[in-house]
Amino acid sequence: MRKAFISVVILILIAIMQLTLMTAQGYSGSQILLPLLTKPVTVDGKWTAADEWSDAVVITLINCNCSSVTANGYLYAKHDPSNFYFLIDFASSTVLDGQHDNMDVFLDPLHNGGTVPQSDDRVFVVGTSGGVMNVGAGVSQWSLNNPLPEGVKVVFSMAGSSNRAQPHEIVEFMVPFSMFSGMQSTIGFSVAAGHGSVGSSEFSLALWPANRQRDNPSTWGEVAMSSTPIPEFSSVWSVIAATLLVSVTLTWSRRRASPKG
Ligand SMILES: [Ca+2]
Ligand SMILES: [Ca+2]
Repeated sequence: MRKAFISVVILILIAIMQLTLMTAQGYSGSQILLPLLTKPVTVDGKWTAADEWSDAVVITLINCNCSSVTANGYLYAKHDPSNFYFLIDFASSTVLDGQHDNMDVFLDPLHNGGTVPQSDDRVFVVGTSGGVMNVGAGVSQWSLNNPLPEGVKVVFSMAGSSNRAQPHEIVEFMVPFSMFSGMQSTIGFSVAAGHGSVGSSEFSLALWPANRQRDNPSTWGEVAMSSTPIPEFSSVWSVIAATLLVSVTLTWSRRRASPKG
Protein backbone atom coordinates (compact mmCIF):
# COMPACT_ATOMS: atom_id res chain seq x y z
CA MET A 1 0.00 0.00 0.00
CA ARG A 2 2.86 2.33 0.89
CA LYS A 3 4.61 1.49 -2.41
CA ALA A 4 1.42 2.27 -4.28
CA PHE A 5 1.14 5.59 -2.50
CA ILE A 6 4.75 6.43 -3.44
CA SER A 7 4.03 5.47 -7.08
CA VAL A 8 1.05 7.82 -7.14
CA VAL A 9 3.12 10.65 -5.66
CA ILE A 10 5.88 10.08 -8.26
CA LEU A 11 3.36 10.08 -11.10
CA ILE A 12 1.76 13.28 -9.80
CA LEU A 13 5.23 14.85 -9.65
CA ILE A 14 5.80 13.78 -13.28
CA ALA A 15 2.49 15.41 -14.20
CA ILE A 16 3.52 18.63 -12.45
CA MET A 17 6.86 18.56 -14.30
CA GLN A 18 4.99 18.15 -17.59
CA LEU A 19 2.74 21.06 -16.63
CA THR A 20 5.79 23.21 -15.82
CA LEU A 21 7.45 22.34 -19.13
CA MET A 22 4.28 23.13 -21.05
CA THR A 23 3.71 26.50 -19.40
CA ALA A 24 7.41 27.42 -19.54
CA GLN A 25 7.60 26.72 -23.25
CA GLY A 26 8.11 29.95 -25.05
CA TYR A 27 11.06 31.25 -23.14
CA SER A 28 14.36 29.53 -22.65
CA GLY A 29 17.29 31.78 -21.81
CA SER A 30 17.40 34.33 -24.57
CA GLN A 31 15.22 32.39 -26.97
CA ILE A 32 11.49 32.94 -27.49
CA LEU A 33 9.44 30.09 -28.92
CA LEU A 34 6.72 31.70 -30.99
CA PRO A 35 3.41 29.81 -30.81
CA LEU A 36 1.13 29.30 -33.79
CA LEU A 37 -1.83 31.61 -33.30
CA THR A 38 -5.37 30.43 -32.71
CA LYS A 39 -6.86 33.93 -32.45
CA PRO A 40 -6.52 36.34 -35.38
CA VAL A 41 -4.99 39.78 -34.81
CA THR A 42 -6.58 43.07 -35.83
CA VAL A 43 -3.64 45.45 -36.17
CA ASP A 44 -5.08 48.56 -34.51
CA GLY A 45 -2.53 49.32 -31.80
CA LYS A 46 -4.53 47.91 -28.90
CA TRP A 47 -6.36 44.88 -27.54
CA THR A 48 -9.26 44.72 -30.00
CA ALA A 49 -10.79 41.99 -27.84
CA ALA A 50 -9.75 40.95 -24.34
CA ASP A 51 -8.50 37.58 -25.61
CA GLU A 52 -6.82 38.83 -28.81
CA TRP A 53 -3.34 38.02 -27.46
CA SER A 54 -4.24 35.25 -25.00
CA ASP A 55 -2.61 32.71 -27.35
CA ALA A 56 0.70 34.60 -27.53
CA VAL A 57 3.95 34.09 -25.66
CA VAL A 58 4.46 36.99 -23.22
CA ILE A 59 7.92 38.30 -22.38
CA THR A 60 8.58 40.90 -19.69
CA LEU A 61 10.96 43.51 -21.04
CA ILE A 62 13.93 44.17 -18.77
CA ASN A 63 14.69 47.61 -17.33
CA CYS A 64 18.13 48.69 -18.52
CA ASN A 65 19.14 50.26 -15.17
CA CYS A 66 20.77 52.95 -17.25
CA SER A 67 18.94 55.82 -15.53
CA SER A 68 17.04 56.44 -12.31
CA VAL A 69 13.74 56.06 -14.16
CA THR A 70 12.37 52.54 -14.37
CA ALA A 71 10.80 51.35 -17.61
CA ASN A 72 8.43 48.45 -17.74
CA GLY A 73 6.76 46.83 -20.68
CA TYR A 74 5.79 43.53 -22.23
CA LEU A 75 6.21 41.83 -25.58
CA TYR A 76 3.42 39.60 -26.91
CA ALA A 77 4.41 37.45 -29.88
CA LYS A 78 2.94 34.73 -32.10
CA HIS A 79 2.79 33.75 -35.76
CA ASP A 80 0.53 32.30 -38.42
CA PRO A 81 1.76 30.42 -41.53
CA SER A 82 2.66 33.71 -43.25
CA ASN A 83 3.34 36.43 -40.67
CA PHE A 84 4.92 37.41 -37.39
CA TYR A 85 2.65 39.27 -34.96
CA PHE A 86 4.11 41.40 -32.18
CA LEU A 87 2.55 43.70 -29.61
CA ILE A 88 4.63 45.91 -27.31
CA ASP A 89 2.72 47.07 -24.23
CA PHE A 90 4.89 49.91 -22.90
CA ALA A 91 3.06 50.18 -19.58
CA SER A 92 5.39 52.73 -17.97
CA SER A 93 5.07 55.29 -20.79
CA THR A 94 1.83 57.17 -20.17
CA VAL A 95 2.87 60.57 -21.52
CA LEU A 96 3.53 61.09 -25.19
CA ASP A 97 5.55 64.26 -25.13
CA GLY A 98 7.61 63.82 -28.23
CA GLN A 99 10.92 63.34 -26.49
CA HIS A 100 12.78 60.20 -27.52
CA ASP A 101 9.79 57.89 -27.19
CA ASN A 102 10.25 54.80 -29.30
CA MET A 103 9.30 51.14 -29.52
CA ASP A 104 11.48 49.05 -31.77
CA VAL A 105 11.64 45.49 -33.08
CA PHE A 106 14.92 44.21 -34.54
CA LEU A 107 15.13 41.19 -36.84
CA ASP A 108 18.11 39.25 -38.17
CA PRO A 109 16.34 36.91 -40.63
CA LEU A 110 19.48 35.11 -41.83
CA HIS A 111 20.53 34.64 -38.20
CA ASN A 112 24.09 35.45 -39.11
CA GLY A 113 24.75 37.89 -36.23
CA GLY A 114 27.67 40.21 -36.73
CA THR A 115 29.02 43.07 -34.65
CA VAL A 116 27.36 45.62 -36.95
CA PRO A 117 24.02 45.48 -38.80
CA GLN A 118 24.12 43.42 -41.99
CA SER A 119 22.19 43.95 -45.22
CA ASP A 120 19.50 41.37 -44.26
CA ASP A 121 18.82 42.96 -40.84
CA ARG A 122 15.76 45.14 -40.27
CA VAL A 123 14.50 47.32 -37.48
CA PHE A 124 11.00 48.74 -37.19
CA VAL A 125 11.26 51.98 -35.26
CA VAL A 126 7.98 53.36 -33.97
CA GLY A 127 8.71 56.96 -33.07
CA THR A 128 7.14 59.51 -30.77
CA SER A 129 4.47 60.66 -33.17
CA GLY A 130 3.48 57.08 -33.88
CA GLY A 131 5.34 57.34 -37.17
CA VAL A 132 7.14 54.26 -38.34
CA MET A 133 10.47 53.95 -40.06
CA ASN A 134 11.65 50.73 -41.55
CA VAL A 135 15.39 50.68 -41.27
CA GLY A 136 17.60 48.41 -43.28
CA ALA A 137 21.34 48.40 -42.96
CA GLY A 138 23.78 47.84 -45.76
CA VAL A 139 27.15 48.70 -44.34
CA SER A 140 27.92 48.82 -40.64
CA GLN A 141 25.12 51.18 -39.62
CA TRP A 142 21.35 51.53 -39.88
CA SER A 143 20.06 53.54 -42.80
CA LEU A 144 16.87 55.35 -41.80
CA ASN A 145 13.61 56.28 -43.47
CA ASN A 146 13.19 53.39 -45.84
CA PRO A 147 9.60 52.88 -46.98
CA LEU A 148 7.52 50.33 -45.13
CA PRO A 149 7.71 47.05 -47.10
CA GLU A 150 4.54 45.74 -48.71
CA GLY A 151 2.36 43.73 -46.35
CA VAL A 152 3.83 45.17 -43.13
CA LYS A 153 1.26 46.71 -40.80
CA VAL A 154 2.26 48.78 -37.78
CA VAL A 155 -0.29 50.70 -35.71
CA PHE A 156 0.39 52.69 -32.57
CA SER A 157 -2.03 54.01 -29.95
CA MET A 158 -2.34 55.26 -26.39
CA ALA A 159 -4.66 52.75 -24.72
CA GLY A 160 -5.21 50.85 -21.50
CA SER A 161 -4.45 47.16 -21.06
CA SER A 162 -4.67 44.43 -18.45
CA ASN A 163 -1.11 45.38 -17.44
CA ARG A 164 -2.10 48.98 -16.76
CA ALA A 165 -5.53 50.60 -17.07
CA GLN A 166 -4.16 54.12 -17.55
CA PRO A 167 -3.66 54.80 -21.29
CA HIS A 168 -0.06 54.18 -22.35
CA GLU A 169 1.93 53.42 -25.46
CA ILE A 170 0.99 50.25 -27.31
CA VAL A 171 2.09 49.16 -30.77
CA GLU A 172 0.99 46.17 -32.85
CA PHE A 173 2.98 44.76 -35.77
CA MET A 174 2.22 42.31 -38.55
CA VAL A 175 5.38 41.38 -40.45
CA PRO A 176 5.06 38.99 -43.42
CA PHE A 177 7.75 36.32 -43.83
CA SER A 178 7.73 37.17 -47.55
CA MET A 179 9.74 40.35 -46.94
CA PHE A 180 12.75 38.26 -45.93
CA SER A 181 14.70 36.33 -48.52
CA GLY A 182 16.21 33.10 -47.17
CA MET A 183 14.71 33.53 -43.68
CA GLN A 184 15.79 30.85 -41.20
CA SER A 185 13.37 29.01 -38.88
CA THR A 186 15.22 30.55 -35.91
CA ILE A 187 16.18 34.17 -36.37
CA GLY A 188 17.94 36.91 -34.41
CA PHE A 189 15.54 39.14 -32.51
CA SER A 190 15.54 42.05 -30.09
CA VAL A 191 13.08 44.59 -28.67
CA ALA A 192 13.52 48.04 -27.13
CA ALA A 193 11.03 50.49 -25.61
CA GLY A 194 12.35 53.89 -24.56
CA HIS A 195 10.81 56.99 -23.03
CA GLY A 196 12.22 60.45 -22.41
CA SER A 197 10.65 63.65 -21.08
CA VAL A 198 10.84 67.18 -22.39
CA GLY A 199 13.14 69.27 -20.22
CA SER A 200 14.75 66.25 -18.60
CA SER A 201 17.86 64.29 -19.45
CA GLU A 202 16.37 61.19 -17.83
CA PHE A 203 15.59 58.41 -20.23
CA SER A 204 13.99 55.09 -19.37
CA LEU A 205 14.58 52.00 -21.45
CA ALA A 206 13.23 48.44 -21.37
CA LEU A 207 14.87 45.72 -23.45
CA TRP A 208 14.77 42.13 -24.50
CA PRO A 209 17.10 40.45 -24.04
CA ALA A 210 18.86 42.32 -21.21
CA ASN A 211 22.04 44.13 -22.15
CA ARG A 212 21.55 43.65 -25.85
CA GLN A 213 23.25 46.29 -27.98
CA ARG A 214 21.18 47.92 -30.70
CA ASP A 215 23.85 47.86 -33.38
CA ASN A 216 25.37 44.47 -32.57
CA PRO A 217 23.13 41.62 -33.83
CA SER A 218 25.36 39.05 -32.14
CA THR A 219 24.11 40.35 -28.77
CA TRP A 220 20.41 39.92 -29.63
CA GLY A 221 18.18 37.02 -28.63
CA GLU A 222 16.41 34.59 -30.92
CA VAL A 223 12.91 33.66 -31.92
CA ALA A 224 12.11 30.14 -33.06
CA MET A 225 8.84 29.18 -34.68
CA SER A 226 6.65 26.57 -33.01
CA SER A 227 4.35 24.61 -35.31
CA THR A 228 1.77 24.32 -32.52
CA PRO A 229 -0.28 26.70 -30.38
CA ILE A 230 0.41 27.14 -26.67
CA PRO A 231 -1.60 24.38 -24.94
CA GLU A 232 -4.92 25.51 -23.56
CA PHE A 233 -5.41 25.27 -19.82
CA SER A 234 -7.82 22.39 -20.41
CA SER A 235 -5.11 20.36 -22.20
CA VAL A 236 -2.80 20.85 -19.24
CA TRP A 237 -5.44 19.46 -16.94
CA SER A 238 -6.07 16.60 -19.35
CA VAL A 239 -2.38 15.62 -18.95
CA ILE A 240 -2.79 15.58 -15.16
CA ALA A 241 -6.08 13.69 -15.38
CA ALA A 242 -4.56 11.09 -17.75
CA THR A 243 -1.54 10.66 -15.46
CA LEU A 244 -3.75 10.23 -12.41
CA LEU A 245 -5.90 7.70 -14.27
CA VAL A 246 -2.79 5.69 -15.25
CA SER A 247 -1.48 5.80 -11.67
CA VAL A 248 -4.78 4.66 -10.16
CA THR A 249 -5.06 1.84 -12.72
CA LEU A 250 -1.48 0.70 -12.03
CA THR A 251 -2.07 0.77 -8.28
CA TRP A 252 -5.31 -1.17 -8.61
CA SER A 253 -3.81 -3.82 -10.92
CA ARG A 254 -0.79 -4.26 -8.60
CA ARG A 255 -3.10 -4.77 -5.62
CA ARG A 256 -5.07 -7.36 -7.56
CA ALA A 257 -1.88 -9.14 -8.64
CA SER A 258 -0.46 -9.22 -5.08
CA PRO A 259 -0.78 -12.61 -3.35
CA LYS A 260 -3.48 -12.47 -0.70
CA GLY A 261 -2.87 -13.32 2.92
CA1 LIG B 1 -5.50 44.60 -31.89
CA1 LIG C 1 21.80 39.32 -40.39
